[in-house]
Amino acid sequence: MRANEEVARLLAEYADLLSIAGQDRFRIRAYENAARAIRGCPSDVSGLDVKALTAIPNVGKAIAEKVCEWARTGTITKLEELRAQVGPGVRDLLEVGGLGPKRAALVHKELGVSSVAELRAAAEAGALRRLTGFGKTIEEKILRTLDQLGDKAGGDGRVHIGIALSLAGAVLDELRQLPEVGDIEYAGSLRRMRETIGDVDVLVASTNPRPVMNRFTTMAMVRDVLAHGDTKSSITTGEGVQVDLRVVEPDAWGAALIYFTGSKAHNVAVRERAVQRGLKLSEYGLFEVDTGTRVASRTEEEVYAALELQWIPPTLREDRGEVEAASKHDLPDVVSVADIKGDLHGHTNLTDGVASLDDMVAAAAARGYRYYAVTDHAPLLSMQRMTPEKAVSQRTALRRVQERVGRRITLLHGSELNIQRDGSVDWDERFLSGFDVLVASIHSHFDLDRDTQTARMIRAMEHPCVNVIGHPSARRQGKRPAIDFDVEEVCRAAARTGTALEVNAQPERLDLPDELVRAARGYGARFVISTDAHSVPELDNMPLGVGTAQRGWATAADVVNTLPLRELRKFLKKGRTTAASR
Ligand code: DGT
Ligand code: CA
Ligand code: CA
Ligand code: ZN
Repeated sequence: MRANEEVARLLAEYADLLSIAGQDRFRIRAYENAARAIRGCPSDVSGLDVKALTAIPNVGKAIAEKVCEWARTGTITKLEELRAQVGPGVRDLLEVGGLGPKRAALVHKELGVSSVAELRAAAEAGALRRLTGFGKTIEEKILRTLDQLGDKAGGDGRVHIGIALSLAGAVLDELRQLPEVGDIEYAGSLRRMRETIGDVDVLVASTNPRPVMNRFTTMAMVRDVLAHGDTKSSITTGEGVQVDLRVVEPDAWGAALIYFTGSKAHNVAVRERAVQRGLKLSEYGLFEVDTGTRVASRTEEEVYAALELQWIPPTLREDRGEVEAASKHDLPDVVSVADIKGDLHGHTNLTDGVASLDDMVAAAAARGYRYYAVTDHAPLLSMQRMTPEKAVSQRTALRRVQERVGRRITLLHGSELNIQRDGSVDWDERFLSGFDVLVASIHSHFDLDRDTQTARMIRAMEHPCVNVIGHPSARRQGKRPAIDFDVEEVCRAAARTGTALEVNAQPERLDLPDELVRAARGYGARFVISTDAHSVPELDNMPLGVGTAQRGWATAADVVNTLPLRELRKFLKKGRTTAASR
């Protein structure tokens, strides 16, 4: 829901700005929690009054009033004031791992640093180490993070796919209402499901572009109109994302969709193939060079077929060998959302989720899943305050919910364990054997050297009860680089021990990333695609994980949560000594 997403984003920004302004951490926490609750709230908050808003857990009166003000006026006065006080660019500093809000506030106040570029300059000049609470080690760590993140740190203008996708959905919904609009699709990197998106490209087939352009440039979400032409317009939205619209002749739809989906490298490879056949490919169609006759253009399938190619799924169009494979009818039959039979990683409000067990289960069942796992955090992530008693009582509650929902969906009880520095995990083997499924994730010690990190991950996989390594590279897009590990060693160990590698569908994670999926597949590893949902709406992120797996050329056979329940159970049993209680 766009309203909820927008409000959540503003409240999270408010929390960030409070922390830079040095406010007390309870207040900051309150805004962070409210942001998460509103993002996860199933009804549209722009239609709620103060009373209904305060009924949402973690939303108090002051916050509810800010939400109402936003719904009424489109702004939050207090937030505007804070923005003016703190200044733009400073907030980007919070994205830099190792800095944190306290230190960000300090470098801003003491050194006048107000952008990531200025932070880098200050660190390179050795100015950070002189500040209280910094020192040489921290300065070096910050520099290392900046180097590893490269131009991803601090607003290079790209946004993660989650933001672009919800925006594109809203644009499509609006333009679809026009009778002049025929076919409509988003193209570009978004259709290819890249993890970050430079701009959103929307393609429309129409014989009458003018009304389409007029509506596009006057949508409520438009901040600036960058161009307003006959067949081509560009706008930016409140989020600062650029959207390009192209209107094409319905007859040229397929050729145009190929062209604007890209990637550029894929287009070049396909065009070369056309040239070899005495043909010319453009956004208007595939033509014979000699006669100028158009041989194909209406659909993508026709154009690819006229070049003796299988239709190539957009997620494969990166010039990574897909054109050659398509010419031999040897493309992988990539996993699709319809293949997914259940979600094996998700949280409830017993730990850091915002929805109850009942709500998460009902939402999973409504998706038609055959199975669903609840995997709240384990005790070693101490802020989550998990205990064995809580886990066992959740299991009992889960069995009760199971009785109520009947057999259409099978509920699995799990946990997300923490891989310690030495590769051990929470709880003893006896207790762990009582779970149906266990995800083990790295939540600490991200900086270990390659050998130590590799050994740590392999030890976790050798545990007889660990079924899945959660978000294996532990990267957060734009915030934290991937940990360093030997991909081949880890993937071979995954295959050998019967442990799946997760493709986490959270848009800031998308972890394993696509290239690593491709590599892992080559080493025989299998995958689980999971949303890691902390709220009901986050269950909708599954297609992002599936898209990432597709970009890694994964098929349904590579993905464990496409298996029927019986087969899944066999996989999950692994080396458990006692059968999990049912
Ligand atoms: P982005 O926006 O940076 O995330 O990446 P794309 O791939 O969406 O790139 P964009 O928006 O510049 O262009 C959309 C598509 O249009 C691109 O994937 C391929 C096509 N395209 C744009 N410019 C060219 C070009 O100069 N040559 C070719 N062959 N294709 C182009
Ligand atoms: Ca684009
Ligand atoms: Ca573009
Ligand atoms: Zn999780």
